[in-house]
Amino acid sequence: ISVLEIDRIAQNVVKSHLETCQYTAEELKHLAWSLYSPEEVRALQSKSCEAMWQQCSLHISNAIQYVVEFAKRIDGFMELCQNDQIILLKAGCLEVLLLRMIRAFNPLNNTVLFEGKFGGVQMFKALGCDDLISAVFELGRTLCRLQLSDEELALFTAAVLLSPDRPWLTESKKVQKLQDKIYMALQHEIQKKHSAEDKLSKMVSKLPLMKTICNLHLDKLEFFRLLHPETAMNFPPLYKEVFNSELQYSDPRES
Ligand code: 4D8
Repeated sequence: ISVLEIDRIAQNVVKSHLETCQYTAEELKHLAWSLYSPEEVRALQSKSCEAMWQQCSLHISNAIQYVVEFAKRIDGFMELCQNDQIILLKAGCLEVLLLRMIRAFNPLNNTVLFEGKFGGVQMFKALGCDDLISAVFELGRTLCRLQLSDEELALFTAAVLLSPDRPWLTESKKVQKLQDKIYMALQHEIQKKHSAEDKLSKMVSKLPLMKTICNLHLDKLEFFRLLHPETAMNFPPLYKEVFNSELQYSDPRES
């Protein structure tokens, strides 16, 4: 594999990332200091658990649409069989979302962008998932310490999405080959920036915490569904589809 090909891969992935990011770096810089007031935070906290879940699932589902668009623009992804495309997106999209979160995370005051303003963990109190939320914020802090550029973030999210070890993949060799090239491009990008040479291994070392968070989210969702089946039924279709516990694909011909 040539430097030329690695450059081409990097360009494609970075372009896809920037085109599907929701916010430009410029926009985020402007938003960075608009914080929720204590009254606004209190208003969020006093929402019902169901309303807050509904609201968050809506944002997650909206953000997932951008991740799907990102995946589709990565060279090679659409050439995978449809089965594998779905498996990779279902398994990886929350991880990608958590990585993308660092662009909208301010480690100086531990806040994240939510509906146009920044707020801390307290904002999500009504969800009743304190352990999940504090893990998400901890991840935000540790990822921000790596000071990833948009190029590094783009390549890392693509590598996470193209994980060949997801269960039930039929062409994992093909996925492996794509991921290998993306990791090579990422390594190349890191060297270009003269960053610490162990930056890639530091990035990879955050994957277990991300996996823990994904599993915690699934546990919370399962529990919520037991308590509030009606609300859960009305979650956005994409959210339900991605996080339904059964690995079952609805056949559009049957609906
Ligand atoms: O660009 O879409 O505006 C998080 C959600 C980010 C969850 C969103 C969230 C994001 C996960 C709301 C609730 C990450 C951006 C905003 C909304 C990802 C937590 C914080 C997007 C990047 C920051 C900024 C709660 C956007 C993890 C878990 C959810 C449950 C339903 C329990």
